[in-house]
Amino acid sequence: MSTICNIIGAPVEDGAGRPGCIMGPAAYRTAGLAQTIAELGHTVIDHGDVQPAAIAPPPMAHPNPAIRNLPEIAAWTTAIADAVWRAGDAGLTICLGGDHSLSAGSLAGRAHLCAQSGRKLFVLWLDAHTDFHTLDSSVSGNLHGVPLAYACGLPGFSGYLPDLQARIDPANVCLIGLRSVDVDERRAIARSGAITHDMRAIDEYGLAPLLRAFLEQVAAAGGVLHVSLDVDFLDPGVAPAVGTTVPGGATVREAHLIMEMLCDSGLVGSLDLAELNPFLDERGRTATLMVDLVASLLGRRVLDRPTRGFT
Ligand code: EXY
Ligand code: MN
Ligand code: MN
Ligand code: MN
Repeated sequence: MSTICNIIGAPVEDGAGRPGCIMGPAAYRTAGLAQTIAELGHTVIDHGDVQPAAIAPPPMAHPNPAIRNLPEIAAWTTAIADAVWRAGDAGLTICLGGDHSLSAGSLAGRAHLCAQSGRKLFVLWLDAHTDFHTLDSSVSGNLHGVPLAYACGLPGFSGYLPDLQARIDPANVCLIGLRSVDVDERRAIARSGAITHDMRAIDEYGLAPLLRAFLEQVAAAGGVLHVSLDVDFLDPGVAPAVGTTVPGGATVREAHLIMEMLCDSGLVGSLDLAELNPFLDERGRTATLMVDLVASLLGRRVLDRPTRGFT
């Protein structure tokens, strides 16, 4: 079934520890994202790249001296949230990163849409990290480490990042691929009630049952799903173009299985492609892999009637 795909570029890199994510949206376009989607029969609307509003003076300092680029990320969050909200909730909205701080904006925009439509928003966070620091707990001060905590309404963001129209219930959040979690994040995510699956869970049970249980929860609630895919969810051997690599990540097939199951579920309304740093890529292979994963989410298959179980 064909759908509308709204593409929004979010070339933010102020949240990362090293430059390069600014080139992410251009790399996806160079890797043929729009053509790939159109070849699957979908309608592509490329909204171009978000430009943050001027930073409101005076930029406020934060008591945590490590925090970096807070006024810039506040401006990006406002601009991305507005662009995602304006794209509406028809079809699939794809935000091209840019570092993972973009998700503070995309989640805020989607939460605003869901507050208006009355649908419950669920989040699938595919990442080596929980990105569940607050402004007080972050040690690195890199704000790509806080977006999920912000969107779930953890304390300490008000007055620094835009106030959320609606917060996300952590019980409606499922994180998969975890293998690098800081002490304060570990405590906060355990307290939050979010569903967490580290790589050990994938090794022991496989991805399918872990994801299937969450998709059943989303479907039972009549919810809509936001998927946030961090390049470092994948193993660095297959996806080197990311500044926060952690060994022991997901395989190409595990990532495609997730996208194929998400496609079959019909529950996905929005997708972040976060943390691509083309400066670290090898002849575009990471950008190309991410585009191929989007194709799996949008229905690319090798057989007309894929095998279902054992007959
Ligand atoms: N937890 C670490 C920090 O706060 O710096 C690492 C965060 C990496 C975040 C990237 C987006 O995944
Ligand atoms: Mn992340
Ligand atoms: Mn990560
Ligand atoms: Mn990362």
